[in-house]
Amino acid sequence: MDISHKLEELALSLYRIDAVKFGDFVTKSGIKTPVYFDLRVIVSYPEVMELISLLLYDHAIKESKFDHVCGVPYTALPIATLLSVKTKKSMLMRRKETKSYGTKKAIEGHYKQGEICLIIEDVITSGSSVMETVADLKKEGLKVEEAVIILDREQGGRQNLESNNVHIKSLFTMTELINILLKNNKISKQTGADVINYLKNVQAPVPVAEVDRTLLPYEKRAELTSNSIAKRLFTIMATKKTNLCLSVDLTSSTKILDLVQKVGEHVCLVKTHIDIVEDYTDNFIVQLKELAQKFNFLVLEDRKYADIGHTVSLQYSKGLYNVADWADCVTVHSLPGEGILKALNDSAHSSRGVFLLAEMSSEGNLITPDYTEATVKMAAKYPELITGFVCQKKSTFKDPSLIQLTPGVQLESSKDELGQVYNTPEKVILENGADVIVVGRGIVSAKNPEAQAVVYKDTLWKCYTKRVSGKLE
Ligand code: 5IU
Repeated sequence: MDISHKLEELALSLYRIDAVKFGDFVTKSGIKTPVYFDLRVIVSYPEVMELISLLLYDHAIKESKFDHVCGVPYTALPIATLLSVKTKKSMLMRRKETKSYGTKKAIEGHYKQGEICLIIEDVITSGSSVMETVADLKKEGLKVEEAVIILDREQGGRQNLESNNVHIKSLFTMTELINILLKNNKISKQTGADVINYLKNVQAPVPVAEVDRTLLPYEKRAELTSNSIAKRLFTIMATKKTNLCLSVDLTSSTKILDLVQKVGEHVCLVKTHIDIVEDYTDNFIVQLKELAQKFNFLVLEDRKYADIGHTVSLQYSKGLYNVADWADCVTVHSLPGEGILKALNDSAHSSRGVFLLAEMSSEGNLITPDYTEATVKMAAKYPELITGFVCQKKSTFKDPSLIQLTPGVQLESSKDELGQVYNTPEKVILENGADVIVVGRGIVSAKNPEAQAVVYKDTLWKCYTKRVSGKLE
């Protein structure tokens, strides 16, 4: 089949049946547009439906590997049906209205976890409808890597989807469609120029809120963040393939350095409590930072600042420890109010970060859901300062550019005698959304801490790769 000839035939048919119209229109979101697409009319033209499915097959999906097709409701459903029949692959259907039906399944059809589903859509503008369908399929444990589209309006949808790991193949971009219509004298040069101009100026907003942060790989999230430490930490995790943070709660500087020397290559972050070190010297910090450089990890001082802004700025950058000088990031309570973040924002230089405490792992702690919510809101005002949250639950925050640091982790769930509660790697990563996992005594008190660090690193990384592959139980 001569594809360019057939594409031209399709463009002209779409124009003829009024699936594409030119004039002054207003989109669903209230934006003025000189071009309008309504592919719902294709159901009245079987020859156009046939041509679309032939072209999608030949141009886009012949080479693709997939187990199911799923059309984005509703316009793409008949096309998905035709492709299912042509490729002899089963179809899945997504219900849009599950919320109001409560118990009904979001995805209809038979499937197994880990199978690949190809998405079919008519038009993408922001890509948000495709993302909604992708999110529902991934929740069911299906893999979604590719969407085939009839028309890409070139208003940001492709970039949004690609940044969510959904690769796009389209029959036409808007520019290509316009050029065909111009060539065949269907529209005037002026109309063509108006549309191209409009495309340049009107880009769809990025639908950030619809992304499930825990399904995005660290390297993608590195691209989204405004905090330089979060960017470095995401990148270190992706390159070293470890999301393990070692909490070195030891009181002797030599013991700390010995341990870090042994496990440095297996961790992305080392967490200190500098005020428990009994033989602190500036040289200890020099050596710790040398190890950080050598093994490519960052240093978090778990200081949990909790005073008024003025005092915290002094605690942070003055005194014996001069934390601002060496710690890449620090932990901070939201309890005193926004002043604490203002203070740190003013005294921290640009390559520093803050983990804000939104929840704690200890039994009977006094943090309430309202406190957690207010903490997350407070952080949103300081995107350049905030690296992420110390928290325990996936639902605590949505923003994929921030990091969830979760302490209270050991290989078996248990408790210590002072109220610490331990969850397993599976639980904190797959269920609770942890990105960086803090392990202290699980490694520090082991007979062979180095070997134990490797066990933790491998277990934690396996859970993470399972999570981003979408194969959840
Ligand atoms: N830590 C917690 N829970 C929390 C917060 C911090 O355990 O909610 I906020 C710190 C305390 C300790 C480390 O330094 O994380 C956990 O050490 P163990 O894995 O040894 O319990």
